Amino acid sequence: MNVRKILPIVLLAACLIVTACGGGNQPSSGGGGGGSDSNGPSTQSTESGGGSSSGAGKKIVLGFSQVGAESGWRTANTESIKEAAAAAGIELKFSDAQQKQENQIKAIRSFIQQKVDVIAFSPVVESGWETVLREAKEAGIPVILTDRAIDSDDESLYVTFIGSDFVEEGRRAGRWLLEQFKDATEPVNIVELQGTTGSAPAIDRKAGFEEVIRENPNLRIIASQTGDFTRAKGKEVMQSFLQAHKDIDVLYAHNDDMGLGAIQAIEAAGLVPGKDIIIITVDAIRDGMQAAAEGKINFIVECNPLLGPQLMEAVIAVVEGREVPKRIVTEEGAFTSEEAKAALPYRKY
Ligand code: GYE
Repeated sequence: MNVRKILPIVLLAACLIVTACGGGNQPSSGGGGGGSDSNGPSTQSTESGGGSSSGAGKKIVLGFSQVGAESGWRTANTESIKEAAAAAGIELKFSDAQQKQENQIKAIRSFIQQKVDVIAFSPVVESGWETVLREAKEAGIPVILTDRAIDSDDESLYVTFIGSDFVEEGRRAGRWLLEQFKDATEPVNIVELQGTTGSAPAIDRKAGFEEVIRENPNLRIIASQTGDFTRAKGKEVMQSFLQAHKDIDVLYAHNDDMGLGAIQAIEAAGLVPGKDIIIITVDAIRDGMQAAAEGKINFIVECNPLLGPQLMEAVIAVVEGREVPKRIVTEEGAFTSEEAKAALPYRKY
């Protein structure tokens, strides 16, 4: 179908819902930094004066295994964790897994050997964690999941999971699209750039989106492939989508970075992002919000990376033997182009 025909409707709807939703952020850290370039897990230790103790005046030691440095979201998340640990006086042993599960398993084993007080990690994929988490349990070291979940039924393997509701994020993306095309009488061709295969956000953002768009049989996903949450892959996969399909109406990208890469491919193909192809992404990092403010992304679902303060609170509570809820959900909203323009000057990441 011709997207130009529905554009006025899209713009009008965007203007009408300017005040309907907004971000629920905890401003505490900026972007930038992060990453390392070796292949194995690289571990750094940071200490700061004063702060929280694990008894007898000893500082709390937290081993944290990060996914990698694949996206702007991840960079902001890493900064938030490092800053919050320093502010809470927690000694942080930080390890970057370069998007590889085997590196995370190695890092967790090394934290067990070092007898850290608490282990936290953001699991790159959902499955395959039972063995190593049982080792941590046997060693008496509590584990906190942050950002991404695991798919084990054994809830005794971790104390709590702090992070977003990714299914709801997918639904938010779907609901917006459903509304835009509610009067469509012809098929609407959607292409999807999925996050890392097997990761919780890729699985859940897909499921939530599909659950909602199912309501309108005109909305159909004609191609769906992983772009591994990176700009480079997002661009590459979008190029192949554009070659294979001449009538793409909508792009749904599971994060801003893949969406930004795809925008480059769309422009290189002589098309106008946000007009010829309607674009929806997830994260709402600064670069994504900038593209939304310029009208290149039509709708961004927010996913808050600033999990550091909540994580450090949970670490201290666990060490002090206080009760911690099994699930801590981060609050977040969504932005149309107009809302992104208004919110941009106040974004912290
Ligand atoms: O959306 C993406 C990052 O797990 C929520 O990982 C996180 C996702 C985020 O690479 O940009």
